[in-house]
Amino acid sequence: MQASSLMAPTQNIYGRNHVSLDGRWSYIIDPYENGYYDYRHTPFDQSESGKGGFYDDRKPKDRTEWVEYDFDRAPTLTVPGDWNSQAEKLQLYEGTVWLRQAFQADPKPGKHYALYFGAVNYEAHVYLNGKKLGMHKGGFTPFQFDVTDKLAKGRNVVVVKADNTRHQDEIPTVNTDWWNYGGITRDVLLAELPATYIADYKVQLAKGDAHRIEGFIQMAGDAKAQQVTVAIPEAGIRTTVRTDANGRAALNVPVDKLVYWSPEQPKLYTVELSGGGDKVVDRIGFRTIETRGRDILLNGKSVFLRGISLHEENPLIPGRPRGPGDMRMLLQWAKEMNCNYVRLAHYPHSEEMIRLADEMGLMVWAEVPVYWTISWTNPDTYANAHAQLTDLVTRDKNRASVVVWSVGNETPVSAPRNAFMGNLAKTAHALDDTRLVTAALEIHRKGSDITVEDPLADLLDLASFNEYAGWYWASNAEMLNYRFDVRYDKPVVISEFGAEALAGYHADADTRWSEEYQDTLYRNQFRMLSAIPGLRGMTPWVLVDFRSPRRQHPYFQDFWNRKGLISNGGQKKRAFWTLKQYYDDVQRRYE
Ligand code: GCB
Repeated sequence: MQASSLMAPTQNIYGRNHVSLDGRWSYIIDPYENGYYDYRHTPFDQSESGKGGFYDDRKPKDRTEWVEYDFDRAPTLTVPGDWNSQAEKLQLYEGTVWLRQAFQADPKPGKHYALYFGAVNYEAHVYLNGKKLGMHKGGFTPFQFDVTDKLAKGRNVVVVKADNTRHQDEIPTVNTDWWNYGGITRDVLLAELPATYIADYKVQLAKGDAHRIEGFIQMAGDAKAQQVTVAIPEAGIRTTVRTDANGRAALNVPVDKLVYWSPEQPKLYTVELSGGGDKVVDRIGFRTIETRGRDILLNGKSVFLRGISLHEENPLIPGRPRGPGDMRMLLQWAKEMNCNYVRLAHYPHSEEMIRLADEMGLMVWAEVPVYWTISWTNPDTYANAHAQLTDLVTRDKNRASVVVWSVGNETPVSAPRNAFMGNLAKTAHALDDTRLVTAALEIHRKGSDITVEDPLADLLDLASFNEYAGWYWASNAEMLNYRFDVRYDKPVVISEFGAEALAGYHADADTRWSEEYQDTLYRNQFRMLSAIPGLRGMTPWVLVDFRSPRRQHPYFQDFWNRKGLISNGGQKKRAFWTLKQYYDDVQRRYE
């Protein structure tokens, strides 16, 4: 077994000197994992030579040699992009696909090189020039390999074995309500870093303190003890710190007269960090977010989170977004509805998405795919969830838009689950004390009384829960009889409610699947929810219809969850305008 070259992803990789390895990658579908195991089912890469797998990208030396695969004659897939949307025979495929890309490099002495993947769903084995770099699990978080000394001058070949098979003990588990898109779904970059470089940094306002920037600098490479300067020229800020032998320095800078980031004015500053021969530039916003009793305070002012939930899916493909244009379309739809907030469900969305939210002025709820019935007692499963949460917080900690970390969705209360989720909540707080931490909880119904009571709630900053009054239980006519009892002196931010409607299907308000049914449900929800004293926001389910294998109705669904306010064709349903109207009214009340 070879050692792994995995290294912590570099902060702001897009801001580094890099080449993109996106584009057309050759692929081989390998349902029996023929390119990974020999006929005794022993992995080739665990043999003495490490040879024999498809990652060798072998060619017959002459016409007499036997080789049963050929990347050069294989079809291609676009990266970034899921495979399901790119080839008919892959639409429902779950298993292994090999992807290969060749590129030119000219490595220079004294530089570090990193091979970065924005995300591969779910398990990725990565090989460079026939040698294994390592393995990564988790379909929505970035990972990176140190390829210094491994790059060839001239032609290089990277091969990825991507496997999206679902497993009970993984994160997420086997059962979800979204499409299990496989492949290299985000960017692949080869970055060049100086001998000593700025590996990570946090530059944010201190918890609840609008007049102090707090954070850290982490250097890596040859000489970690360095003078590092942090400058925000537009704000007249310039400070120098000295990193210790481990490359670490704390940052603590008093500030006045900042223009604070908000949805109304999403001000981003150019922040320059330089030291040890490295320089990196970022665009960072500054704001505070905190709760006081039942209020959410953004920059000290009470706000209502006018939100919507969304998946990272472009319904027009349909598939995972292929670039920032797709993402902008989704967030622009949310803006059109007068949202100031989005719930990026149910897994970490791409870094580009969060950066767009920063730029467009949308507060963000960011989440890890701890969803439904996870294997609560398996320590490996916990370690995986912990790693995904850590990677999410590490990646997005400088984004002003992110105001909430969510540690999971609709997880059923039990002692092992409480311990698992409780540890995740504590981890999120420990990694980042400047943002709110929550989870989408479940409700309990007895007659017409609904209670929200969960032992986990004590560790959370918001009371957030999903409730499907009028859809999975009670009818449109009955739902107004229900009363909520939220037993926490915390802001209530409803994480989901909704109803399915097939765009263009019109009937009366009692007819399921009609736009009228969905519209009436939204109106009734607003009346029902307005009786909750601490109501400070919501993210109805969901912005756009999305693909889901669970959704089997042949006419109304056909593998689409139809709870979107916009159809898969981009058509706005009635409830879109109803929610917009409601948000317009709420906004006036909060001004
Ligand atoms: C939920 C889940 C969400 C589903 C939704 C639904 O509670 O959190 O992922 O898609 O309900 O449509 O049933």
